[in-house]
Amino acid sequence: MEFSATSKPIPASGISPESPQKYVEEISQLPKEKGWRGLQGLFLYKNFWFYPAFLKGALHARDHFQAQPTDIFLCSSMKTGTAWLKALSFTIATRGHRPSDDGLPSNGGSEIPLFASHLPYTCLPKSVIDSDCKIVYIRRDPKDTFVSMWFFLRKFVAGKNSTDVESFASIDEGFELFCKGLSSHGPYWEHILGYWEASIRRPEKILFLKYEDLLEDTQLWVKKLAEFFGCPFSAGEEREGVVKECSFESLRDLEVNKSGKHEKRGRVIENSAYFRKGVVGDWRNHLSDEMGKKIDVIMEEKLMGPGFTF
Ligand code: PAP
Repeated sequence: MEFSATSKPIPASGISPESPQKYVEEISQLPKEKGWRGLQGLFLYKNFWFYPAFLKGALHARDHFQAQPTDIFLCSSMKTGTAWLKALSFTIATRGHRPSDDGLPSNGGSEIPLFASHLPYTCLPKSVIDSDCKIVYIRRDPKDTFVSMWFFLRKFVAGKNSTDVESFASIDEGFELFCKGLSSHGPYWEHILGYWEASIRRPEKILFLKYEDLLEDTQLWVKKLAEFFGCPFSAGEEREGVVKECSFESLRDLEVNKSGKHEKRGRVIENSAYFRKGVVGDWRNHLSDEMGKKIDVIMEEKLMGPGFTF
């Protein structure tokens, strides 16, 4: 779990700095699978597969995170548009409150209770559900999600050393594992299903978004997000500015995203890795029609049964 702002936070990135031994032991008792070549093994917790570093954070949050009813959670599986949703949500929620160019708060500077998490619904800390927080969930076509994940993880494995790319799972290997549900926070379809079912039970608290819809009509969804957050745009207020500020090109071209780096689990990741193409249908450049069909059939089987439409 990552924390963007207030509440009673556990350390940034959700991973306890001391990585308590009890979590290491708890994880070591869980069913394990090999995972993608070049990466650590995956562990099965509450029917989802996790890399141990993510899981330590999840277990720590389970035991210590105290949500407040005013918190808003931005939830997603990996590579479905999280960074974009975070940027849009932050921009919507802070409009009129952000420091002006001279560095002074223009409107009091309120606290923004925004949080982001890749955790499946059933793995969220109990207090998030009990406190009836609002949740926004973003999902994306599984084929584009897989391709985005494969490129990102390949970069992650390579780190500074491009020769390490050779040791990473081929796209075919990764694809087969993804289709078996063996991916970070997978199975992807179960991730979607958990939030979708919850959104039917609690529609006023859970907003269910689609990356493709957001891309097609960002202004409309910016309006809906603002209403959902409880800070609707007034009649004369511009939404265009928010859309532009968070567009793929604007975020990609920020200096921090062009040249910035950060360290994750001992590997250096360039921030630019989070802004690859930002389009719909890139899977066609990397997967065969047959592979595309295979994922579609799996999604249909797993999701259409419960009445879900893509
Ligand atoms: P994460 O799981 O590491 O948080 P996440 O932000 O969820 O990644 O997803 C990254 C995808 O969102 C990338 O997709 P791609 O690999 O197919 O290109 C990234 O390019 C895309 N993305 C990031 N910002 C935007 C944006 N403003 N508009 C559209 N897509 C975006």
